[in-house]
Amino acid sequence: MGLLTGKIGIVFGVANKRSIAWAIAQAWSREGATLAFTYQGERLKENVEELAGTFGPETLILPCDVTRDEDIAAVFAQAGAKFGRLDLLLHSVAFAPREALEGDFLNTSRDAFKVAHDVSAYSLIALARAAVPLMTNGGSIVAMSYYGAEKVIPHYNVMGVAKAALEASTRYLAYSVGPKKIRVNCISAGPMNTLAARGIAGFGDMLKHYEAHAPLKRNVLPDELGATGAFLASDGAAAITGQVLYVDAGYQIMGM
Ligand code: 0WE
Repeated sequence: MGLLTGKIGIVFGVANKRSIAWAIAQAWSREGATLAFTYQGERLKENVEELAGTFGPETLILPCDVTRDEDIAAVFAQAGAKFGRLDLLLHSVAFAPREALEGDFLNTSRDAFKVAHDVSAYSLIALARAAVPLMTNGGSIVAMSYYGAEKVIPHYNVMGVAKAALEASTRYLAYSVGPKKIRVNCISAGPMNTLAARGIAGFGDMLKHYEAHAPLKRNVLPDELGATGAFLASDGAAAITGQVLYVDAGYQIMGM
């Protein structure tokens, strides 16, 4: 029997087949979970319908801009109507205006700071608040982070500050919802070749840097994020909450 048989999950952040959200969704499904998906904007609707449709024609697929409270309310109303309950939530959503990831951090605008934190960090709190009433048997919330939350990664800029807020929010949420047997954790992934990474100057060099310096001398594979996502969602992780798990080929332990 699968690790997640009988569990119901909702996945935020699939854009295409390379998305980290898709890798984790596939692992959740493989382990027996029933899933719902959301997509951000009409542009991504077809992609997500094509991918999520492989789980059967009645898979729930809903639009959700995580900066809109009415979208979030509608998503959880429909998930509640269809499933009556929720066990798992994946947050794999981030955005900062491109210019904020290119220039000098000193020039971060108020608006770029606001957008990055709203989309990438506050959304975890908003989604958790909407999910908690449906997590009547306890639950597992998993969010994606990156090492730029704790150390300076050139050009990651305001996203690093937003990921620091996401990780701190994970701890405060874990404390808030712990009494309801709901766990909240982050996976801090090594750099992955996703849509979010496309066009980032020097990204190829960054993958090479990890290969050279990480203890395992390689980069991380999508399936490995899936496996960690499945573990955190499973009852095997029942006493793990408020943590950041590094799935980065060991890179984070290095001092030099
Ligand atoms: O969290 C991320 C990227 C998230 C992201 C990506 C974009 C690109 C397109 C957020 N906002 C935007 N806005 C856009 O307009 N990563 C962990 C991947 C990433 O992004 C970097 C990295 C790494 C690693 C940006 C600069 C330096 C390193």
